[in-house]
Amino acid sequence: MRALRLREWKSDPVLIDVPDPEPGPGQVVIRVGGAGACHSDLHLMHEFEGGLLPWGPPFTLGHENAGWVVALGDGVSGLQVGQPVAVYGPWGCGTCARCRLGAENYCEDPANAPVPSGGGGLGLDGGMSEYMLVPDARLLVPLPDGLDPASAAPLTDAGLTPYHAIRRSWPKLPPGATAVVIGTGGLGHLAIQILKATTAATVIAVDTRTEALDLALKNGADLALPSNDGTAASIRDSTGEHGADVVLDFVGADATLAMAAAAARTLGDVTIVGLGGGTLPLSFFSVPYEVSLQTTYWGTRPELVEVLNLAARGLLRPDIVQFPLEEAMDAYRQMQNGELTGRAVIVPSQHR
Ligand code: FEH
Ligand code: ZN
Ligand code: ZN
Repeated sequence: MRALRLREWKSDPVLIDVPDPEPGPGQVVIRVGGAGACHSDLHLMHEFEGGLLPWGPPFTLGHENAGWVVALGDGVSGLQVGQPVAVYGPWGCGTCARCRLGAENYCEDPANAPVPSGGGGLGLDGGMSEYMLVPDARLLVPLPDGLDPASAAPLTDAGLTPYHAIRRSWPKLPPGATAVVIGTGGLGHLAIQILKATTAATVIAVDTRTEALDLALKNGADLALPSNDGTAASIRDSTGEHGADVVLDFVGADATLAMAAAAARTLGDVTIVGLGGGTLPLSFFSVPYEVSLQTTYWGTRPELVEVLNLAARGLLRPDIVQFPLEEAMDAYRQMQNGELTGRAVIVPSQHR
């Protein structure tokens, strides 16, 4: 089969022939119906280097995946050949307390995983190929009726990551509250929909790109503001000078983190999701009183079930652009140049 492989750090991935995977005991092979192209993949190609992580190339890209079961290893029960499934992306050891709760994004014993990795597409082979080996059946979530793999794939990261960040801030988002979404691309446009579907907060979207702001308004944002030196003041102005109860930064650059802190309300949450590499000084006067500042990484498997439920009921609709596997690098080029709105999904197979 053909697979888009990252062969070494700081290199462009290449589409090459590799053997079809075979499932070992407890494992499952899926035919990939959708593999989302994530901004993190650009960091993997251009910025990561040896020694930073316990895993590395070579591996097949694609860490947000969905497809159809094609082969079950010995001992796998509860799944059927042909069944549509989503792949839960962060793969932990499977046995520590966090993993047992389904929070493999925060596995506390990664060295005890069968093979150390961040997951498929992150050290182990991901979904940018016709077939994908899923090393344990626990990592598959059946798709509810009405969801096809190409639309479900982005839900496993671009949907799950903002869902987790928003869910933990639900207590700070009663009616009358304001949430700010900085960066309204692949994750941000779904963050807006999730806020609208699960809270009654007013949603303010912020981005540098006009097309991204248009997408934000199309996805239900109440207000869309261009990102510039005056944005935090505009947010304070539109909240009666209180500031925003929750600010979600999907960019994570110096400028957006400073904006997030300046726009937050006392007792609010500032959550850094984007890998932009910026820093935010924390001192007594650098953020409003009792602001909580946190990073979040991906989400839990039970939360993925909730995200898929929202989507199956039409409350969450990823804005996707599909690319065949041969054109995957065009998707990354468009993403790099800021020419994509919504999420690019590579579609290696159209049918189960
Ligand atoms: C991937 C690799 C490293 C950091 C973060 C990510 C995310 O895209 C996963 O949600
Ligand atoms: Zn990602
Ligand atoms: Zn674990």
